[in-house]
Amino acid sequence: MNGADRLCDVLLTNDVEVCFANPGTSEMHFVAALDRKPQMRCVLGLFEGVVTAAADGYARMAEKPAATLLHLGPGLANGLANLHNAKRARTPMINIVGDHASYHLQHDAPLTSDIESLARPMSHWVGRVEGPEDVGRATAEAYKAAMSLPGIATLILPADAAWGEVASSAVEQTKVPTPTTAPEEALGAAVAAIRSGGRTALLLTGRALRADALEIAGRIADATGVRLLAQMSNGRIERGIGRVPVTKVPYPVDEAVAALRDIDNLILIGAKVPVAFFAYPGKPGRLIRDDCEVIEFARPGDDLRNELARLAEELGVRPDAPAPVVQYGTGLDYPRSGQLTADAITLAVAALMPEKAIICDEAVTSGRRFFNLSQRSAPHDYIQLTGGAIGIGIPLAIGAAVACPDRKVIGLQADGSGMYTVQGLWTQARENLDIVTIIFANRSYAILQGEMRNVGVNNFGHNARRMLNIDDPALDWVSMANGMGVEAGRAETIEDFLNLFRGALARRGPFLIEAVI
Ligand SMILES: Cc1ncc(C[n+]2csc(CCOP(=O)(O)OP(=O)(O)O)c2C)c(N)n1
Repeated sequence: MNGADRLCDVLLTNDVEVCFANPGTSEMHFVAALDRKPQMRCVLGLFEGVVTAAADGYARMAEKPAATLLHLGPGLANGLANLHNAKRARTPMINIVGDHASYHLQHDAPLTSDIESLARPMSHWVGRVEGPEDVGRATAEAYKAAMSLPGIATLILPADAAWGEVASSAVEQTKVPTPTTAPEEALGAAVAAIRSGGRTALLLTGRALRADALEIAGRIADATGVRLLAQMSNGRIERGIGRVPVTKVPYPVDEAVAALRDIDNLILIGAKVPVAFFAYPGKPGRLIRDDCEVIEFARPGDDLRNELARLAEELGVRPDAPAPVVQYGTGLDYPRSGQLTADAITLAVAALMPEKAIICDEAVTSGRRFFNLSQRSAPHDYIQLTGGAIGIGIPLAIGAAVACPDRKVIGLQADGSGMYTVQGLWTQARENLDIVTIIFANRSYAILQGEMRNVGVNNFGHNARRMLNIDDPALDWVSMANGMGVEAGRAETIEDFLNLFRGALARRGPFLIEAVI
């Protein structure tokens, strides 16, 4: 066997069984090794930004990493924006980046580059395989890093390490360190803050936003009066009927400041102190009051559910108390006819989504109200753009659908952002993934138009219009989808939209709705 075979064995032994890929010549031995492993599902993305976002969506839903296969520095570089998003989501991922054979680097052949320097800013861990016999160790280290930090591990695999012979031997499952635990002092500080009489909030993210962890947080809130808040962007939230509701820190600075103004003590559960997405003249960067006390209780590598349970126990909260979950009520209402608007679509999706749907939100301005309007929807998962680098939505849905083939994935997709990784539609078709993509076709970069107005420019001149409108020519999403094998329809009224959406929910496989708003 060769190094590439060993690499596959280490991945498979650790239950890493999906590889999102876009290979090149330097990875051919790895491709050949994957070909000898039918247990590994290899999913081709036609651009590396599709590959990395799909691996992100997969891990958020499967709760285990996928591997990616990327072609040297340029292939990795194409995937970096979505690696950035995955890093912000703290998604476990193992990137295998091929490189030239070690002895070929001296020639500075055209595809040679400093892969480590490209990888480092968007990875939590970077390693290089030192030779065929080092593949097993290095892959296990990458897996361990992805699982325990948790986060992005990027492993560089020189071609001669992949093709070199290794002694055949059994591969053992890699031991992952047990999650870290918050120190007793931090626990004590959190308890003291909650008992201080001041207004206290728990700021949650990561694993703390799954249903079981939210139930514990909900019981703490009921028993002590603390508020529950989620970070502005999160990898995944389990929500809807039967789940403990949580509000997110709003995106607009003024709204966020108002929402956080009355908090005296902020207890971080895997989260970061809320800050504005961007700096604006005269507005604060930190969104909490200057005198708000911050208690960093649990950190990303901790078992956040367990940390909430420790906190509940220390506070004497009864573990069998009913959690304050959203109750079944009358169905949500939505408009049945008239002009199609972003809100009409949002309301229809919130009302009609099936149980266990996975909502992939990259709707940008069109989706601003979705989160609040879907609090009482059927139980669902909500996954979103985490790092602000647009172009994640279409492939994030791919990953979620590969991880959860029995669940409907609904992509809420802004048109400008959708164009960054539009070729992900081809992978949706090729893998016959059960995804409805709703394109909010406002034919503009609406958020940036708003930002221009925020800086006082109300009359856009020629150049600004050329940079902030995408209406000329109008994008024909139905043709683009059809051209990549995805059935599609265009909606110009609410009636059109409801017909197409109901039809898409009733069938399996990918479908795209261009909603002209
Ligand atoms: C990788 C990347 N490039 C550029 C931007 C800057 N940017 C932010 S929003 C946006 C346009 C968004 O337009 P669209 O997706 O259509 O959503 P809308 O604002 O119309 O709701 C751009 C270009 C970004 N955030 N990330």
